[in-house]
Amino acid sequence: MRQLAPVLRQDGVNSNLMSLIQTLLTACKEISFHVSQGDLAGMLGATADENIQGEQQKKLDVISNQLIKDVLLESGVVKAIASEEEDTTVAGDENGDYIVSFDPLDGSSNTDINSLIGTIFSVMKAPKDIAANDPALFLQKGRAQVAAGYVLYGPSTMLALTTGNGVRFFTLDKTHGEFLETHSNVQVPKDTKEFAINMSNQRHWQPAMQHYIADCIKGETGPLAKNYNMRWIAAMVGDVHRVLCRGGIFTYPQDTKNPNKPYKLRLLYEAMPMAMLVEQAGGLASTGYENILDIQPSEIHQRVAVILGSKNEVETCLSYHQKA
Ligand code: AFP
Repeated sequence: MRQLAPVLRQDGVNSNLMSLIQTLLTACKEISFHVSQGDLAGMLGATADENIQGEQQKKLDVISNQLIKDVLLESGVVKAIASEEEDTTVAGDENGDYIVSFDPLDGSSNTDINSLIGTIFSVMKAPKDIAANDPALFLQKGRAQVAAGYVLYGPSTMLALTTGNGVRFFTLDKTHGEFLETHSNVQVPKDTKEFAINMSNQRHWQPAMQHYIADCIKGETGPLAKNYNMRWIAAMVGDVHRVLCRGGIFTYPQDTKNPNKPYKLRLLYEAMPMAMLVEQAGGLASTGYENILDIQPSEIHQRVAVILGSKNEVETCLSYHQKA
């Protein structure tokens, strides 16, 4: 099994980007260690604080954010970072080549039940003409990503990574502290019979999603002529990992539960990197009306509707949106 560096070199990744990815992964290895210690390390549970988005922060959210932020800002190749846990962007090296957006610990409420969580990240080139302290650095479409991925802290710690040349999985060998390539050329099957959606929000969805899911549930005798299964991990990182491994459709659609918050998932550090991974693996990622990688962001904590996964199934779901 190959280590990360030779794989990246083979994919034509330049030395600065390679060093950025390896630096980020040193923090992820430390997060993996803290996560695996669980209650023994006294790091589970909530803090007294909320993040900018009004969500209660877990102790591990804060620790993970600090670890990643510190290593990236000291790397010398990062001009600025944007994190789910930071109010605004944080400036790094004015001459840094890259900007990094990340969700340090996606699905952190799953720490309470010892279930899947992960770090999601997106890397873009830093525009030279915008200052390191200007959030406008980050207002680039997802197509501009030069690398995207996640580290999943599960029974094993896994990295899913794309640098624009397909998707590879690596597994952390905890005896040597190295990520080793365990799957190259990850492909999302085009068809699926598995959907992932928080069904408890059903009454709040728009008609297009109501009709699509209602037809899925009708099974073999319904218009989609298939018996579907349902899965919901409550951490996008876990649900997307399943989609990359065996196909499926994952969606967090628009809803009317809270009129001030029609969408749940964040564009820069959740939807965009996952969309790049899914597209690089032959799948599709849309809001229902627009490809996620073509959205022009207007602010760093922007939220969007997400429908992603197996190409043919996502297209079926999109056809309900077109009809609506
Ligand atoms: P956090 O990053 O705040 O832990 O939220 C996780 C998440 O945004 C996403 O990963 C899940 O798909 C979604 O929330 C689950 O939300 P609900 O199950 O509460 O609807």
